[in-house]
Amino acid sequence: MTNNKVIDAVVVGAGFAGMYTLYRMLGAGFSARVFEAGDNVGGTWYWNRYPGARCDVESMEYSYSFDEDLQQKWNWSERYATQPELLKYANHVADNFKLRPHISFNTRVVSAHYDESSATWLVTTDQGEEIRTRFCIMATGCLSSVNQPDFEGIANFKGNTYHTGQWPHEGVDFTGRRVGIIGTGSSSIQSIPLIAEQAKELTVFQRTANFSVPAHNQDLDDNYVEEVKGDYGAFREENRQMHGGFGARRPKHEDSIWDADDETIQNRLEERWALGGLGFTGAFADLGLSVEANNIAAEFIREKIRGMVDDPEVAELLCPNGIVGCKRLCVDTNYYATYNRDNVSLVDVSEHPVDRLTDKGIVTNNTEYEFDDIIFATGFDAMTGTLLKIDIRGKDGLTLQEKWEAGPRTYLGLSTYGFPNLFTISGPGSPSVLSNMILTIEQHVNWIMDCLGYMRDGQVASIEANLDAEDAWVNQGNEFANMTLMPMCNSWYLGANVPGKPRVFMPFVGGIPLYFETCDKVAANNYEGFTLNTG
Ligand code: N01
Repeated sequence: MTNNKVIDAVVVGAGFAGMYTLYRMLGAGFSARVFEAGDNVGGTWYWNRYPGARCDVESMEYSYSFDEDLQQKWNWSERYATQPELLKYANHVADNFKLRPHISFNTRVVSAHYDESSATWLVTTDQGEEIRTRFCIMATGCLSSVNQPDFEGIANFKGNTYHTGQWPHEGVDFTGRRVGIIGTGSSSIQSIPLIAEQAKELTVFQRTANFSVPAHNQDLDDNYVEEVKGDYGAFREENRQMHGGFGARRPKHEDSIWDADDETIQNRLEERWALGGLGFTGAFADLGLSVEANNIAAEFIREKIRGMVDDPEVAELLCPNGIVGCKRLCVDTNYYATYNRDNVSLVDVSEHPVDRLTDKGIVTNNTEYEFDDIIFATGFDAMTGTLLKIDIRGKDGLTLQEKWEAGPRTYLGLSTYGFPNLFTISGPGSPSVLSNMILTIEQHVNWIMDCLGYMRDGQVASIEANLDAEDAWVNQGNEFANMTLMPMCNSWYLGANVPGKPRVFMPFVGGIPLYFETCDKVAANNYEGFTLNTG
């Protein structure tokens, strides 16, 4: 079905980014259509329904700020919101702002081809629809393409298989079942304690031990909520001044670990442990910059693990060797203590990988483990996976796959040379996954909307990142990343978790204040680094 009308924007995805884009587009008088593969809104919180799924950024912070009424009236129940509560919130936003009529659900965008002569994109969907649009806004999320390892014999397994990132909507009852779970990242670390309570036996296959700190989740304190809501705008602004866009009202330390004596170091790390959450790595300024400094924090966590896990051999296997915060720090509730249960066992697959699946279970190191259910908690083809699955072709038919063959290249994480009028929200090269995502989503959408308004006012037909601006941005991003310890491990930030994916550090590590300031300056200087054509 082809519609000859040219609309202003196609938005891909109805998660928090797509919904806010739609809200702003409609408010500014632009025509927009949103396409969403799922049958409802919510994005990451629609798909990741595994037991224990919850956000690791606090709920008073991980929420929209664009509407005072919304932020005043919505009540979060816990310090860290659960997936069901976040999904309820997403649905509330969709209903409250009457977004649904503009969203096509159960519809996947399969291609987007740019036509230079008309400065428009032709977008096609898996429902056979063709839409011509001036702008393509990719609100596809950073963790929306699952990483499913291609284990030999996977089709032979007679039991049920699940991926944490594509969890059945009706939930899964593991009562009385023998369950195997592969992977020990955040998804696994959140779900293991709850699955262990249900399953008859739970066997965890661990390739690399991860650092995890306690969440200390709790019901939200009424006084704290009242205080934040008393001036929510100020609270949001304080968080915008933070490196990651969150944590403004918690204790901050900017001193070096080398200026502290042993007792101070121990007390500080204990204080952070007691506080819980991602702020652990903020105990000293140099934990993310110096291996020696980081190792003090790493050893502190290893000692905690040894204290929580009864069996010393299991404890040692659970002790990570690497750098704290190099892979995304995990935040858990009762993860390590779960290994003290009689029905939970740990299999180290670091030296002898998962060899194959059989009709009965998993084979590693010549041993077959039999299961009723196998869970793949094996993560995502992060940041670029979903974008590269869409057949995106820019100027001269250049595909995004070709352009990003050696890794993603963008200007500000918002735009890529050769692909005019295409914007990526939380794209590679932006703070994205290293930030409070809703805050940076709002900033990206606001920037794009200002840009679209500027183009409308000046009758500009197209905007395209310049190659030199893009190169400079990529180089600066690499320089920042190389100043930190973050490129030193096989993380998904680097694409290292997906076989064959180019190893490039994808998110911008320079922090929110610098990033926001740079974007503002670019806009204030008439979109410096972009070429605007009145065509
Ligand atoms: O995925 P991961 P995730 N054989 O990539 C293992 C966000 N998130 O879904 O480390 C054996 O972290 C892999 O092993 P290794 C958050 O940003 C947030 O858990 O590569 N094992 C690893 O242990 C997070 O970082 C929240 O050696 C294999 C695991 O699978 C991101 O999503 C909650 C394997 C994958 O871990 C991803 O987390 C959940 C193989 N062939 C997720 N292949 C919160 O907000 C992979 N692995 C709290």
